[in-house]
Amino acid sequence: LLNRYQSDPNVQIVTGVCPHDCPDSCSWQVAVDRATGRALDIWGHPEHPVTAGALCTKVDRYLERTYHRDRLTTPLKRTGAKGEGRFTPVSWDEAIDGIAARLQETITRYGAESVLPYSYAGTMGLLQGEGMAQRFFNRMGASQLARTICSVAGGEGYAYTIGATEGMETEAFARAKLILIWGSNTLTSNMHLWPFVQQAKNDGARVVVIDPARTRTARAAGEWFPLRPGTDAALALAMMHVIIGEGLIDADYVERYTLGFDALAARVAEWTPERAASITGAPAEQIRELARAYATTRPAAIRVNYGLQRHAGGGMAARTVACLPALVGAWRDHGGGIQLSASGAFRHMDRTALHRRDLLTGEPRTLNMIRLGDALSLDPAAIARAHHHPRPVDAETRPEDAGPPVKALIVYNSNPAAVNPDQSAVLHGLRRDDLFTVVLEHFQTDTADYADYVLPATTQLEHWDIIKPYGHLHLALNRPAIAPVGQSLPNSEIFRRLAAAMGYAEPCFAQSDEEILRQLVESQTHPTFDGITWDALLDKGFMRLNLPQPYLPFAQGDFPTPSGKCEFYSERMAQDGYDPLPAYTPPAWQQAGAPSSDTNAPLVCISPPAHSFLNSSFVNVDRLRTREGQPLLRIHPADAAARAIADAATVRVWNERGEVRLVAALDDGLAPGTVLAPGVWWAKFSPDGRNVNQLTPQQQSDMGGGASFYDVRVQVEPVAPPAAPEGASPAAVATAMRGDD
Ligand SMILES: Nc1nc2c(c(=O)[nH]1)N[C@H]1C(S)=C(S)[C@@H](COP(=O)(O)OP(=O)(O)OC[C@H]3O[C@@H](n4cnc5c(=O)[nH]c(N)nc54)[C@H](O)[C@@H]3O)O[C@H]1N2
Ligand SMILES: Nc1nc2c(c(=O)[nH]1)N[C@H]1C(S)=C(S)[C@@H](COP(=O)(O)OP(=O)(O)OC[C@H]3O[C@@H](n4cnc5c(=O)[nH]c(N)nc54)[C@H](O)[C@@H]3O)O[C@H]1N2
Ligand SMILES: [Mo]
Repeated sequence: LLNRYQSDPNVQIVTGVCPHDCPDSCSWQVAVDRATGRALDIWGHPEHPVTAGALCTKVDRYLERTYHRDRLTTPLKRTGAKGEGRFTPVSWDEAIDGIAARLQETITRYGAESVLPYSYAGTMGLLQGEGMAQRFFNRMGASQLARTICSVAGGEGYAYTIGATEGMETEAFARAKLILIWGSNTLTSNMHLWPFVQQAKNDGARVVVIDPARTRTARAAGEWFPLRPGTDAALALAMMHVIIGEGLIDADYVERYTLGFDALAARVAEWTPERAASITGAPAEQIRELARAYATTRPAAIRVNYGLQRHAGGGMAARTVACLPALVGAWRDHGGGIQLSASGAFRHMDRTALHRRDLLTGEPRTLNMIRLGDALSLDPAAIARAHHHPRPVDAETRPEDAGPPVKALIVYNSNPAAVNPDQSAVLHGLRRDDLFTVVLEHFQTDTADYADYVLPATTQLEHWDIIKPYGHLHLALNRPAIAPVGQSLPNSEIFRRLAAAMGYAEPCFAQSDEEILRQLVESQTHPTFDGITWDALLDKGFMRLNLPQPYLPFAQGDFPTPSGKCEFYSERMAQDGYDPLPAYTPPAWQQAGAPSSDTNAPLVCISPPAHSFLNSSFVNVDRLRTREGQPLLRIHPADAAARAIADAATVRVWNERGEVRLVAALDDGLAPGTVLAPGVWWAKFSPDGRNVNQLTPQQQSDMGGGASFYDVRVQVEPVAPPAAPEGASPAAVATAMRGDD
């Protein structure tokens, strides 16, 4: 491809990087027709060591998304009722002035804390993400948002043990002889890791996938180790029981580079494989075998991901699993260790000049994004619950201290009406007539339907940015390849214009996008950024952090913990109100009894990513939605039989929070009592106008105020025979729906 375009004088090739929330952060190249300015093609950067010339199913369709018939091209003002989705086009000036006037009035009447920014990782760009936006909201003194929806519980837990969310380098997986893929559907959510896993397999490595579902990754790995959702810490504790009990530890590594071994040994003494078996559902003999294999195979690598931390005990699970490599000395080997995220390798990045926290006067409250339903309530008790209380030692907020109701909500880079837990509470809030809602978007999403103003934003093909990845070590620059579609503007420019209209005169609100990014790069002083210059990024598109190659971060200890060691015992945890030792914190569903196949017993519902979607992004790209078929519920044949549910039948799935209709896909690749609804569908593309987040709780997990999306009890019953889309035979529909994750 590259060659064809390279030799064509009418085509310009522009280097950029995928902005989506995914560990891979692929660098890409875009072919642009010089005459028309239109993008012709997009492909993975051939020289990037992790992208290796390939894009995923979804981003291969990035031009379809960018030039989609439904792209928002002008600012819109609501004319219908909230949620109805009726709008009329207005000019940028009218929109900006209208929004600024309403914000001023709101701040005057209720205080700046009554304004809530709401954003996540629609783009991971440092500029179009929180660059200009944070400056704007800091200057305003708006409520702060704790961005907890994805990874915070696991990140905190892991960091108690290791010191930071840092670990093995992705490329090193190729050298492992045993790989445990733990709570990750790698082929779907992190596919650029797979070639390294495949290379290890080709060289004889054993690959085991620890997951309640036999995912496409488990099938490709060849070995599936099922367990009940939220029980991973019990498995890890029993593995440590076997490893210590059978003398399989690396005594030298433990002695030099770890803290609290004796206390750990005493703790895991109670964790026999039999005890773990009764919790996880995995046979004790298999637990023993896995522990022995892990301790005696070198190099041994673990890819642990966020699936295991979306539970009441998710932080503790990640903290406990993260102890394993130090116990067996796996960190010594090139190809050994554990990886949760690479973000910690970038922890020395200085973003003070970018976010300008110094503009903030006073101390506005921080609201936890997963409690948006509560935050948008008018009830002071609910608003108090939405305050961020990440640790057990953090005092609860009293209703009288909760602060004003949220009167203005500014949403960018997120689709909370679809992705947030407790959807009916969120929608109830968004429907409030006294709430002023602004949504910056590419598309008329479920959330945009509730906006007072919808503002059209540019995509990554149309703006500048820098991406700090969380799955590898290469910082990347994005150059715009095409002019903005319609009248769309970068988030940065929208906040720049809003700042001007609000009268914010600080020079930082006048900086151009390139100036901001250049300043960000040039203001880095830590040695890990040595050699990463603005010119080099412009020239090459991506640059690896200045870290040794190969990178074995903890081969000789050097853990960024308070003790400098891997902390089996953590004093910081004790101070924060946790058990200082690795432990099992049961999932909320288990506190009400183990699941069973009895007709009336609740099932545990997990809703990990669908293969063709990226959270709720791409659901409106026809080709990708067609590939997913319909919103499904994968259910074990035994659980289905007990409820008289036939394959392809429509089922009602409900609990105390809400209900949703899904199409049953019988599937024996599930831990008993577990059902799986691939996410995250737009409610408006779902038959009953709702999605699986009707069922998920605002309940926070144990650490960081994280979400517990996969800790959900549901009831399931059939409602109707299979519904065949027009023109398709029922048999073809059933086959297409058979849950290819
Ligand atoms: N195609 C695609 N790629 C994506 C995304 C997407 O939506 N679609 N999302 C992106 C985002 S936002 C993120 S955070 C990343 C990471 O994405 P993650 O959200 O971590 O998603 P998965 O890799 O699917 O990992 C979840 C896996 O954990 C399993 N699981 C659920 N509960 C448990 C449990 O208690 N224990 C264990 N062991 N396993 C469990 C699920 O069955 C699933 O296979 O991926 C990114 N990449
Ligand atoms: N049931 C269930 N719910 C989940 C999950 C799950 O596994 N199960 N996963 C959770 C996880 S891990 C995450 S990270 C969250 C993700 O939740 P979100 O961060 O809300 O992610 P998306 O659904 O992809 O929505 C991002 C939106 O940002 C928009 N966008 C992208 N780029 C830009 C831009 O440059 N400017 C503007 N203005 N908009 C832009 C996109 O069009 C899209 O609508 O969802 C969570 N929700
Ligand atoms: Mo995420």
